[in-house]
Amino acid sequence: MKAPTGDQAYTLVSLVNREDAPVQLSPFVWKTIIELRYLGVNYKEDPRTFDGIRTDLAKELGDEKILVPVLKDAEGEWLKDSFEIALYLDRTHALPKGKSLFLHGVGGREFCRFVNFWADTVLAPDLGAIVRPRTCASIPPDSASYDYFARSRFSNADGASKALADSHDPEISSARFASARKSLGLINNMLKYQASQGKKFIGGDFSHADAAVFGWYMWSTQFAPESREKVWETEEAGGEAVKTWVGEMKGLPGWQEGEFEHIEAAQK
Ligand SMILES: N[C@@H](CCC(=O)N[C@@H](CS)C(=O)NCC(=O)O)C(=O)O
Repeated sequence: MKAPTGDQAYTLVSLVNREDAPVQLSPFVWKTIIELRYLGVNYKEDPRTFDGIRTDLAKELGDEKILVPVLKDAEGEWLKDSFEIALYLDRTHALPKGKSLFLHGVGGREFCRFVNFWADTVLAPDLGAIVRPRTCASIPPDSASYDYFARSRFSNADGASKALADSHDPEISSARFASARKSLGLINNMLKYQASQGKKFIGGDFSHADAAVFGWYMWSTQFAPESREKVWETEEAGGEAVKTWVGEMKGLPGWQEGEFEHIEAAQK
């Protein structure tokens, strides 16, 4: 894959709930967006619905199992998987500028891989139980995307409705949020340690570890705004360092004007 030159841009295929008033639906795509913006890499977004991914994109790439993000370079070559994309961006756009998405070495890369796995397999399930039914509810109910998502994630539309009702049940959601908050205790400890060394971010400097966790922040707070105060920016003991880190992540370069405002507005 070749880095585009001049004003040529990469194309990032992302995932949205609907064509009118689309909202970016994928925590994995967020990971890539955070890194492209952090590195100041020029790209344009090509948003697809679930149905668009399963039909047109699968055909274009000749891969019926394709997932997003995928990144296309100026020559039309495709790169799949957010971690692989991060490795590529590191080689091509970070290291040449003296930056690194992987803390400048093999140890850093494997640390980031660990945090990435941890976020997707330990942190995500509790958030997903609340957020996934709500993302489903944001897809137009009479669309092929809704059918596909409801069927593949909840067996059918009835399963999706039941999961949605559960996600709004205060007892069920509180238990899930409490469990996610407990998982984040690991990150809180890491961040506290970094602060004691006069450093910031999960690995002491911004890396894929931060993007890997913050992708889940973007996804969960967009569809379950209450997860901000119940999970990520909690006043409860043991969450202080994560709360500070969220502020630092929001201070990274590249966020667009108003990116977090609708989340804040939905909380009021
Ligand atoms: N390990 C992959 C996971 C990507 C993934 O699961 N993407 C989901 C969106 S969150 C997707 O493309 N889903 C399409 C589908 O389920 O058909 C990565 O890190 O890029």
